[in-house]
Amino acid sequence: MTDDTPGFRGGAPLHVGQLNMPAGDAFREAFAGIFERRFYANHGPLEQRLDQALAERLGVRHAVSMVNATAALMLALRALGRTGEVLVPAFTFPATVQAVVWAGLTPVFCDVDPETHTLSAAGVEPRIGPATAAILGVHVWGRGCDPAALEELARRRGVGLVFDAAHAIGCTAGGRLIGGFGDAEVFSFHATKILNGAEGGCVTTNDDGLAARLRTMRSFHDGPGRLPDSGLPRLNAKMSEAQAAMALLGLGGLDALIERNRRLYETYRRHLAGVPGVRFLDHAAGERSNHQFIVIELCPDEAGLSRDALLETLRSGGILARRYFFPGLHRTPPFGDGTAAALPVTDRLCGTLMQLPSGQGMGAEEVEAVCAAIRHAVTGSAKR
Ligand code: T4K
Repeated sequence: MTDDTPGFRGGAPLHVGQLNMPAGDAFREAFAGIFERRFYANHGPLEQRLDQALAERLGVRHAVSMVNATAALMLALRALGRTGEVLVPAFTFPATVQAVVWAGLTPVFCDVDPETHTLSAAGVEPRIGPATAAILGVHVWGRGCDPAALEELARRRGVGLVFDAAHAIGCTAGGRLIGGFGDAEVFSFHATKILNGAEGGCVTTNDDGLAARLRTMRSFHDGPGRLPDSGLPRLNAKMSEAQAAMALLGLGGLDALIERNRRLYETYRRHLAGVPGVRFLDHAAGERSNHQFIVIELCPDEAGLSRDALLETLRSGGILARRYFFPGLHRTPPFGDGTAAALPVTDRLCGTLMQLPSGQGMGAEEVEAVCAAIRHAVTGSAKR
C-alpha cells in the first residue's frame, strides 16, 4: 500500500471477527449474581435459563447448551447412535470435520453448490451408499443448506441428518428459522460469532430422545433431563455459568446487532457495486440473515490482481480481511494433501473468496474506507 492508498488509518486493525460485547453494567450485574450464588458450573440457573431462551427464540423443542460448538457437533453425531461414513463438505471450518472423526465416524467429502456454497440434495445423493451413516450439512455464511430437500433425502435413504449452524443463528431457510431442521442443528457462541458467549455452543432438536441422550452425554453431573443409568458415553462438555451469562446477554441484544450488521452489509454492497471483478455475496431473497459475514469473490482476470494480492494490500493498511475457508479440508492434513482428488467448486471458492471486517467494531466510515481501499487496489482509483 502506498502513502496515497486509502485504507483504515489511525485505529486498531480491523479484524473479521465480530467481537460483540455486552454493555459493561449488564455484564457486571450478571457476573455479580454468579458470585453471590457461588454457583459457577454443573448446570446452574443461567445455563438452564439459556437452554429455555434458545429453544423459545429458535422455535424448537430442545436446546442443549455445551462448552463449544465443536463438542456439540461431536456429541450430536455420537448421539445418533450410527456407525460408518458421514457426507460432509470440505468447504468449512476444520471443527466440522474434526468432530466427525472424534465421534468415531469417517468423513467423506462432497463438493458444494456454486451459488449457495453449501451441500445440496442433488450433489449429495450420488454419494450415499451402504456405509453412509449421516449427512452433515453446513449453513455457511448463514445461508440455509437446502434443509428441506436434505430432510426429504435423508428420510428416503434412511440416513441421519445434522446441520452445522455455527454461522446461522437468526437466519431462515425456506422462511423457517434455522434450528429445527434434520435430527439436530449445532450453533456456536465463540467470541467471534454474532452471539458471543466467550466460547459456547448448543445443539437444538425436536427429537425428545436425542435431547435426553445429549443432556446425559454432555456432562458427568445430574443435570436436568439426564437419563439415569443409560450406559451412554459421557464427556465434560457442559457450559459454565459465566458462558451462559454472556450468551444470555448476547441473545438479548441479538436483534439490534443483526440490524446493525444489516446496515453495514448494505453499505458494503453499495460501495462495492461496479468494482471490476468483485462479486458481492448476497443473501437469498425472502430469507432472513444475521449478516454476520461479509464475503466477496474476486475474479482475478477482471480485477487484474489475485485474491491473495488484494488481501496483502489490504493487510498492509490494517484491514485484516481473510481467506475463508482456505485451503479446502480435502487438501488439509489429516484429511488430505495437495494430491487430493479435486472438488472443483470447493477449489474455486477457496482460491477466490475473502471475508471482510464487520461487527460491533465497525461503522459506516470504516466500511467505506475498506471499500475505497478495495476499489483503489483494483482500479488504481478510490473514487466512489
Ligand atoms: N463450524 C463452523 C462452520 C465454524 O465456523 C466454527 C467456528 C465451528 C464449527 C466451531 O465452533 P466453536 O467450537 O469454536 O464454537 C475462529 C473461531 O475460533 C471459531 O469459533 C470460528 N468458527 C472460526 C471461523 O473462527 P480462528 O482461530 O480462525 O479465529 P481467531 O480466533 O483467530 O479470531 C479471528 C479474529 O478475531 C482474529 O483476527 C483476532 C480477533 N479476535 C479473536 C478473539 C477470539 C480478537 O480480537 N479477540 C478475541 O477474543 O477461529
